[in-house]
Amino acid sequence: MKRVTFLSTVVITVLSLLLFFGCAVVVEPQPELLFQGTDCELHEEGVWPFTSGLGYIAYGPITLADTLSDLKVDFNLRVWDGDYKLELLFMTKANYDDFTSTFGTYSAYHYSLSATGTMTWNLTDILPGVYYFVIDNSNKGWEDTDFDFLDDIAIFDFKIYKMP
Ligand SMILES: [Ca+2]
Ligand SMILES: [Ca+2]
Repeated sequence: MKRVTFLSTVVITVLSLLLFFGCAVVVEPQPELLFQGTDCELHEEGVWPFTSGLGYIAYGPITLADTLSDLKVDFNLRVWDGDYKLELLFMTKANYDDFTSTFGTYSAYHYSLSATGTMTWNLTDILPGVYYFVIDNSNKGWEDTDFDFLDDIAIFDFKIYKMP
């Protein structure tokens, strides 16, 4: 009789432990890192001697397949001397194609930065599709440069996450 009680106790203890650890080890879904950049340097558009390029950097394509997606952009603008605004843009491929063309019109989620520091940009309920993330130091977008013949350089780090 004692032996049966002992075995029952062992079985119950083992089952309890399995249940406890089985429930305790719940893996929380983590944000998915889509793109990141460190020590990125972006020159102002078209400042003499015209070595500065287009004035924007694009990251993509970013394909979102869910019905609705949430993204998070952690951005650290470390150096910024411009007295105008650097822009973050997020747009569909069709809008990006128009953005990069000479006379295209486009729409985009956009965020303007006027000072150094860290910020978080949350993009919520994004429809499925193919997208591009753009950092803009040009006369495109919603903010113009300052046309003062000085190259206002942006130096920054960033990470783009797809949220669970
Ligand atoms: Ca701009
Ligand atoms: Ca300038």
